[in-house]
Amino acid sequence: MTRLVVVSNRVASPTETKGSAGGLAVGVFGALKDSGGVWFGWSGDVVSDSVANQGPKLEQDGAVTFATVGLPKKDYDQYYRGFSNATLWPVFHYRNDLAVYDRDEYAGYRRVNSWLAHRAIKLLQPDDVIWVHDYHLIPFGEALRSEGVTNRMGFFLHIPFPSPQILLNIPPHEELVKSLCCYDVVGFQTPGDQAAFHDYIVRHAHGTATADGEVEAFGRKLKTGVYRIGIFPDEIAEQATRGEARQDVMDLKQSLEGRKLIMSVDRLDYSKGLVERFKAFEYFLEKSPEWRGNVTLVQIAPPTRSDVDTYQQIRHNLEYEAGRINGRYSGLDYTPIRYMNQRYDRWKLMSLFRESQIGLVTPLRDGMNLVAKEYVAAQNPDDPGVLVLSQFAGAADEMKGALMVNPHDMVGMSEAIGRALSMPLAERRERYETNMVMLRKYDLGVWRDSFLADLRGVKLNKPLSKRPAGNK
Ligand code: GDG
Repeated sequence: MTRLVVVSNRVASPTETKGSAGGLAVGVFGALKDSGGVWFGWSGDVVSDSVANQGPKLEQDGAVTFATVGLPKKDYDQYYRGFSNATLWPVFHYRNDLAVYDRDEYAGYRRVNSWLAHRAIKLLQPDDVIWVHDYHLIPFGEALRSEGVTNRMGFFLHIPFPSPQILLNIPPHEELVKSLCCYDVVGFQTPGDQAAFHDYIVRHAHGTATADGEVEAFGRKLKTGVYRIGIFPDEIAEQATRGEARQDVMDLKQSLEGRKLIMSVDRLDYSKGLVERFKAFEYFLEKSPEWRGNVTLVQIAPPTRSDVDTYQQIRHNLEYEAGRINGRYSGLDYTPIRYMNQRYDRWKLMSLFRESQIGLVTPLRDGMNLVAKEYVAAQNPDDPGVLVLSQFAGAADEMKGALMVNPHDMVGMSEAIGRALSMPLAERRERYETNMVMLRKYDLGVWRDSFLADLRGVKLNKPLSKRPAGNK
């Protein structure tokens, strides 16, 4: 099998791939181990120009090379904090109101992508298959192509692809889509994302797109596909049961004193709908006095991107809302919302999922949302909790056993909480089984293998030097 080169903004450390972080890192590493290869990307460090230019730093783990570079402060500000997370992230999550656009940041974004491509070239072999991940790296493939790299190159977008009317808000939208067309395969989380991309190709790029994902635009031919990212359900179940006898989990159970538990776990991000969720829970307590004192919402929200302004704002808002609601409904021995702003071990999260009666997963918009899937896989099959899920998570396409909610509908969310808390065992089991069928059918291995099979099988464009339109 040809070697695989994975490129992502952040590279998991060799220890993370051994299972402590779980999830995606383990899944991608599995593919790398099978074929041998390189995992290339940013180390997460901000360094001086000269240190950055000494990279990549190489670490070997069996047949896999971890290759990382540091980023100078200006590059970090423009590429990561700026265009990636203050422009692309909000717009792709339909939050134009939170997006800022700055030409210099966009120039920095492209410059860093070209610089990263330069750093990666020396690691490439002629037959390598290159798999690039996510919105930070849209122009990475185009930068490689302009250096004459003709390898198979695929791109997977982990977040939603917005409808054209939303995407047009980013001034260089055409350049971004043109960059995507330099890959041989472009993968999306859901059919809706793929359709939005096709829509742009047809209506704004004068290209063509067929229902089975054959796209022609900007002088290039490529394949698009839907690859639903999943989890390894057995790994989650094992982690969830590992915690059963551990002290912290027993302490939490004891402190609940028989109260029902609602669990939410999200990176602290405005796309996750945390403020709306807190308000729905407040409304539930207001309208259901019999539940006051009898149900607790545990929200775990480790901070991310805390140097981006909008993230400071969301943190502030949430602290305010949690304090206000707790002020209203707390008793001497009861706190309705336990809001934790820190990261927990993975096994602990999965164990808490298993102890809870509801998994409340209500993003305003989400590419997939792995927490929803992890929640289900962590349940005790004999007495499973209920997943309450936003219709705007990519996972809603598959998790038909969830109680589906619109996160903008406070009353609807409150009703779903009430219904889930009183749901009979037979219905809970049936819903759990429905979800588990899909979790097994579309697990993380299927996602990875189907993307790579398509990338390895796709008919290649002629070298770009003969087709300059794709690289202008
Ligand atoms: C992006 C897309 C898409 C969370 N808190 C802790 C912790 N986590 C873990 C969860 C889960 C992962 O982080 C979060 O994944 P999500 O999918 O829920 O969301 P994003 O981080 O926004 O991911 C998303 C995903 O990419 C994959 O394609 O599904 O739509 O936005 O695994 O369990 N893990 C630990 N401690 C925590 O406190 N250990």
